[in-house]
Amino acid sequence: MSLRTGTLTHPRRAQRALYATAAAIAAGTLLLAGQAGATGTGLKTLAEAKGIYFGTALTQSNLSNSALTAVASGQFDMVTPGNEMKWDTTEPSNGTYNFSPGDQIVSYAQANGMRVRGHNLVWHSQLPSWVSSLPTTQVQAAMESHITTEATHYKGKVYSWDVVNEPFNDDGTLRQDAFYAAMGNGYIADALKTAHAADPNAKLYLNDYNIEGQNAKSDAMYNLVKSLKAAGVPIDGIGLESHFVLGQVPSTMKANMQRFTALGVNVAVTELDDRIQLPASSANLAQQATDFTTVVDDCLAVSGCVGVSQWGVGDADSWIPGFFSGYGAATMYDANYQPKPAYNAVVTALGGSTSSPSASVSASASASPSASPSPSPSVTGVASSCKVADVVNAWNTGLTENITITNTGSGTVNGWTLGFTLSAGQTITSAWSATITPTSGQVTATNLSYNGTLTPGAATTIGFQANHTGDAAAPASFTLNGKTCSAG
Ligand code: 9MR
Repeated sequence: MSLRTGTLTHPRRAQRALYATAAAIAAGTLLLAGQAGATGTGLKTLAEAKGIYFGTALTQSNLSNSALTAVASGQFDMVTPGNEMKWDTTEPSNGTYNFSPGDQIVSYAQANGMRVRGHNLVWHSQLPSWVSSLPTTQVQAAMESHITTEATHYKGKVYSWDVVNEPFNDDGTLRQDAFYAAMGNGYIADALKTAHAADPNAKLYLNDYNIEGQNAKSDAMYNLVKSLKAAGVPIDGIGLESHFVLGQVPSTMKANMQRFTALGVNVAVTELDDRIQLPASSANLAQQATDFTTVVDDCLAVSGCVGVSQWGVGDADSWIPGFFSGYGAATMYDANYQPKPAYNAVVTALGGSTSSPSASVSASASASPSASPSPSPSVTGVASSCKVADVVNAWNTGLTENITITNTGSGTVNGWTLGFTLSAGQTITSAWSATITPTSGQVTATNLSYNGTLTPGAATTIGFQANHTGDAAAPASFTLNGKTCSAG
């Protein structure tokens, strides 16, 4: 493929030839990355060889999850803080700033050679009430102070800023938030100019959802960019969030990206996920792989598309189950940080090789009905003991629970069942990385074919989604092959 030239050529694109050898090497190392799900040079190397980045979102709590960070640092070269740079965290009361959570994400990124997309400076959501309670005459000053202070704090440390997040309604009108109420549509230009003054080298973005294809909302964003460029307002890019529903990546996405870049701005896929109605079937996962391929292909086909970021590392970290009841499995990694078909599809789309042995494929098939339990649990070796850690994420009527089982004994566990009792009113609607029966009361989780063997010290994570009627408590105790496990 030839080098992309043109006014919007990203500096990395000019290095494509230099990266060609690295890509060939990456194709080999990715085989290992796919099998381990956590190591290797990963998507980032293949992406860089194509002149783009491949990113993820990380929250502060993600940083203490070693399985997660192994994937994050191995696969991705761009980090977007999930929540830590938003106004409610950084300036919870007027003039009082807290950059500690965001600083931790930046430190992690720097330590792992990753760049940072700053997210975000002005947004109607996660906005502390003191801002929306201000007299309209004071909002502009508050907004400018906030932007100046935050962008100055992170000056030189962020690649880009989502300066204004989600400014439009779906019909293309501007959202009637506190900023619009105080300043009309002029608040957007004012925010961009203020950010540019604070950090002239940061790429300045407007970021929104449902603007991936051509529609009334993306038309409105297009017209806004056109008028900002005509007025000489500093703007470098448009973020297409890309929170997709399975099978619904817009067919006009590439053309839409192209019309934005023709205006003289870059585009980026900033928050990619692809939600599936649970339980996810093998066919669903195959469609998801197609959807991820479409998005990556579209970005690669548009010279001003600088990168793709997934929103979260794996399915366990995704916002989707908590916001869209009954949906999940929206990322390239399952709850056990094993790559799903979408991961292999992205590797292929980026020019890598996925001629991996079936172990990698079966590891990704936690939702597949063909993944069968091992028949007869046994322990070879001396003693058997276990510990179990579980994390519950609950919302008003539902919950997801991830359970990590560690073999703390000196013998290898060959096939296992995990027994536990669900709290009253909890009913399992889907499970991953194990078969769980029945759906309420005293239940038994049985390993799938790929995670039945636990050598001493080895761990595996399984999980489930459940409805609840008010009691979202986690099980109090677990038994592995009938033996009580300690907590931890
Ligand atoms: O991932 C974020 C989640 O943890 C928060 O609860 C949520 C609250 O609004 O925001 C999520 O991130 C959003 C992002 O900042 C902007 N686009 C939509 C994302 C998903 O809601």
